[in-house]
Amino acid sequence: MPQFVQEDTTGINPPRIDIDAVRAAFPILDQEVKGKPLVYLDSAASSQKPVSVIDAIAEYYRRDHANVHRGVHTLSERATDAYEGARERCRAFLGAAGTTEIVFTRGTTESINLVAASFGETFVKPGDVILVTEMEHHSNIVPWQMLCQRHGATLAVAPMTDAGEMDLEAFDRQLDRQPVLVAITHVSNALGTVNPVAALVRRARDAGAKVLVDGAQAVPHLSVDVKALDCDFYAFSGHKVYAPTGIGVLYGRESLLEAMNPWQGGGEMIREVTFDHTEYNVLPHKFEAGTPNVSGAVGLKAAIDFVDDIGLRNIAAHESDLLRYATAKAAEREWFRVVGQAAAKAGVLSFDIEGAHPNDVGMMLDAEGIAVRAGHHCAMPVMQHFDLPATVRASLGVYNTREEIDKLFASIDKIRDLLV
Ligand code: 7TS
Repeated sequence: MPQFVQEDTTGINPPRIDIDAVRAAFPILDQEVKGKPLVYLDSAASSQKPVSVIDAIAEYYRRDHANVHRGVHTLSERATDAYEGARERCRAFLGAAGTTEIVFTRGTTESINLVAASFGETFVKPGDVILVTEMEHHSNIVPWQMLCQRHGATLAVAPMTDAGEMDLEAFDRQLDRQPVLVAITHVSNALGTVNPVAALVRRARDAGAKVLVDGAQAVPHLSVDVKALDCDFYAFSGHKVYAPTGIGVLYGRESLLEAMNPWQGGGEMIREVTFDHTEYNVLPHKFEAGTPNVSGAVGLKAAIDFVDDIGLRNIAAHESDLLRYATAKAAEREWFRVVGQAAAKAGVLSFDIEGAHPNDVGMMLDAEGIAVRAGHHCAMPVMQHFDLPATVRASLGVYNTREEIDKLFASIDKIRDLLV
């Protein structure tokens, strides 16, 4: 059994993660901020990195670095093997059929922009409808808006309920408009809602739409199988799942990627170039113009290994326990409003404190060594739904503890006394 998990010797209880071992793997956590031990509750913005990821990147640069797919020399071969090995790791992680379906990008934002540009250019005509939901991050709204402007298409929005869940009947009514593409988040970054994505994909595909799933907030907390979900595209960012910044993945159904024009031109994405004509490279290289982020891919592979060592099921159980614990503490305070009351949630406690501005709360928590995010979380339509300018958001990673939740609430009680 891996070092991060403790089996129950009686065999009655599920395995538990060894939180001390997990925390010891994250050097950044062992520091004081403003004279207090750091409590990091901002993993939805970006997670911290285990030493195995940091070491894998350093080792790659110490030993193996060269450009990929080009050189005949040994280092280039090693770098190419490392890069393509990472692609295979991502394929297995998402349950994709082949590595032809795994395109490396800078992250979720770039993955979605790639689809908006390439799928958009190839398939979206004037008068077409693209459907998003009310709970999307700006990066799953704005690229579609820009595409609609370019192509004379219409952006439609499927609303959510006041609990922060998808309104399925309203979703079906929007599908009656026969959108060419439906873009939905798997997990909401502002509310924590886990959407019933398989069911939404089925409905959308039955209505004739292609479906993109934004998995940025899902991949760190849930195991994902793109074949089971049956989506056409799935996007995620490495940096939210313990990997470095600047690397992410777009899964795309092979037949669709084949049919789509490339979005950026340059090296890597071609097979032959003359001044009259360019023949494009095979998948997935057709969508990866220029020298890629090889060290990022190496780090992503190490991060997926780390997550698999612990097991997403064990990570989810640990984080659900923390979220339940925090939600119960919130319920004891009548001035504490949890924003987002979905039945299924992952990783996020978004809240508003009566009489206190979220930004003030965030800054005062920082003075206690507690890192949270305060703001609109790049999901302004979610804030508009709840008629709030902002919320405070505490978000969880595998390294968080109940003691940290206790510290969060002790500090919030203090801040409330000072401000109100
Ligand atoms: N989609 C969702 C659901 C997200 O939460 C984010 C980032 C993105 C897309 C964009 O990801 P990127 O890696 O390309 O930037 N969300 C957040 C957040 O909640 N706080 O900071 C970034």
